[in-house]
Amino acid sequence: MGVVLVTGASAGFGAAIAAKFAENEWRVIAFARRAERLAQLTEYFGAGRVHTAAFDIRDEAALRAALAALPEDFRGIDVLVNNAGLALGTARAQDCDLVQWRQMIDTNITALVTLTRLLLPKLIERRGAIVNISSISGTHPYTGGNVYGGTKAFVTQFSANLRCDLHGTGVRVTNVEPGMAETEFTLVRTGGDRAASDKLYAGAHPITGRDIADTVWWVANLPPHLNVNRIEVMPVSQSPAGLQVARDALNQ
Ligand code: NDP
Ligand code: 8X3
Repeated sequence: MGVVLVTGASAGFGAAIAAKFAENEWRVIAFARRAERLAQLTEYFGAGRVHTAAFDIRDEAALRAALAALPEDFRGIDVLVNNAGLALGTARAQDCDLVQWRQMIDTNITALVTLTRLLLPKLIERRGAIVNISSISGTHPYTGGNVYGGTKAFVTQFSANLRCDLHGTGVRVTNVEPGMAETEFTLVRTGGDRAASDKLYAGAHPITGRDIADTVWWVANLPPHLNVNRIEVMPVSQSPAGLQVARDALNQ
């Protein structure tokens, strides 16, 4: 039993991870923007088990204030799960919206490194663990992945580099790289297109939030001498596809 901080705990992986740890008697700090969703966690598990703070993780002042306001029982953070993140859009780079690109960079990279840096002294003091939720899109390129995949490649390399810097501290770092998972991810990515989301997942038996919660739980509860550096998880129905060739493109 310990204290886990989960970002993006109002939906998808984050909500499932928060519930998994709370069910198993950990104290859970749950961050996200939607207060009413976070309140469901507190209603179900009780305020002694789950502490919530609703704010935009891109807002550094709000993030610092949320950490400063943690109740005494929630201050000894053992595990940080950097999960909050999003993809926006599926267009090719040349057609993309810069505002959406910046929002992905600010959320998936800048907020993640900010929170990590703020918690490193505490995690070192407690020989804690960091679990970063990256993505297969950080390793396997695909059309329309552009900046989203770029942010996840950053997370994957940041996780690997953290392991080097934390050498000898006992702090564990794991990069989790899921493939297709049915959450609110595609609704967010498509600006609320329910039909597109349902079509993507239909018949694919995608990863569930519970699958990733079980993975994070396993990683966080391994004996302290073991570090899982990275873990790539796909549904059986998904596999990497090949390269593309634009024939005669240079002759046009
Ligand atoms: P969801 O959309 O279901 O959940 C995303 C979570 O991130 C929500 O709780 C959302 O909360 C939170 N969030 C987003 N932006 C912010 C913000 N600015 N401030 C605070 N919280 C924020 O998607 P998933 O559960 O699928 O995504 C979780 C992570 O998993 C992401 O990093 C995603 O990139 C990654 N991932 C997802 C995959 C998939 O196929 N679903 C596969 C691989 C990785 P709120 O809106 O309330 O702020
Ligand atoms: C989400 C998985 O393949 O849709 O990170 O980019 S993918």
